[in-house]
Amino acid sequence: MIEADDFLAGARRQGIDFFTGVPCSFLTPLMNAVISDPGARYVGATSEGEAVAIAAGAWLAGRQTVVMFQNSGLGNAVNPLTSLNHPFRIPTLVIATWRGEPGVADEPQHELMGEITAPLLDLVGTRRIAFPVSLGEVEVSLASAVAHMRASGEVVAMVQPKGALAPRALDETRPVQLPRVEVRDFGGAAPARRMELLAAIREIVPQSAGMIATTGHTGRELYTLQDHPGHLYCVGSMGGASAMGLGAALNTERQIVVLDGDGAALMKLGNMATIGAQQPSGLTHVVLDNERHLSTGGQATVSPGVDFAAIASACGYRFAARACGLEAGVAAMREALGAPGPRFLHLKVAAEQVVGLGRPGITPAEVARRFRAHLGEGGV
Ligand SMILES: Cc1ncc(C[n+]2csc(CCOP(=O)(O)OP(=O)(O)O)c2C)c(N)n1
Repeated sequence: MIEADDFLAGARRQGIDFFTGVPCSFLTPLMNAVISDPGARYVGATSEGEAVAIAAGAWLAGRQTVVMFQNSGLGNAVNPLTSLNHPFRIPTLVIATWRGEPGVADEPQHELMGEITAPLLDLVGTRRIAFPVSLGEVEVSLASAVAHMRASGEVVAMVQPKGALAPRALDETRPVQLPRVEVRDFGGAAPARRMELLAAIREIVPQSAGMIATTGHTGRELYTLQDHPGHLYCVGSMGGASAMGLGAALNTERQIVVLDGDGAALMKLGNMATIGAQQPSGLTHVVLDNERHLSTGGQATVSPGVDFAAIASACGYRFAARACGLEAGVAAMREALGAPGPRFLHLKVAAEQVVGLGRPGITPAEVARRFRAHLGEGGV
């Protein structure tokens, strides 16, 4: 058994400076230690997949990260681990608890995941390192985890068994709830063509900013318009762009603009609650709503019935607006960028396929490193 504060101190000595996750009773001591430490940044996520994407964003802004969760939530994390961390070679240290460890009495819902936790972590490409069980092992395990992450860009995973950590009390300050902002309606006429709106947004957003474009055709349209070191084109992790934007915005002085889709935003709606709670002042979250999963053939989403800007306001964003059409969208974007964040824009766009779209000619791993260097010039 080790003390959570010793593990945390060891992690900090190795340069790990950003923590996110979803609780598990086995993790309580470590989570309590991280949350209680004013020098360690902890972001509580609404799902394990969101936590993985937040950590990826924090890494893009120069941090070394830990994502911790119950192994039950490993399923929720598989998508970003395989389609975000792997292609972009974005490392993190995953600490997954071992509920349902074979031979240890536990609840029925943990039985199967307990059996497959280690093989599943191996299957999704993580490098497994044993969770330290004595003080002497803490430094060695963490040093080898960080060395491997730095050298390979791979995710390192530790499976934390029952009773590995001594109990630790929680000293938590509850977040302040800010008054809700009124949703601004910029009106407008026919929905804009997305690529024209993207071009206009690109002109307004400072070149120093980071722009994260959601998976599917949005990223390809942005790339076709212009390639830029401050662009990150998501190739997977559907729904993860806003969580990546949050992780980045919390760790850079630069403006971060997330170009989201309606389908993607709906897939991970919990991200908006975390953004509202964390109040990243430099984040602008734009949902380009074509009411379709356009990239996969134009199947309808349920977005016509969803008031995204009202949700953003209800989650605590400091600016929330909706607009339809190019002119109204541009006016809303200009206004948003001048307001304190987090800011949210719901922009209706036409469901129109662009013919002859390019695909990024550089690898995701190169895109990620270029983006990290770009933000690094303005990091905190
Ligand atoms: C987890 C996951 N599920 C499904 C897909 C397949 N997929 C790729 S893009 C896309 C549609 C995204 O819809 P939206 O965010 O509205 O953007 P649009 O396609 O309209 O540009 C889907 C379903 C995926 N990449 N990942």
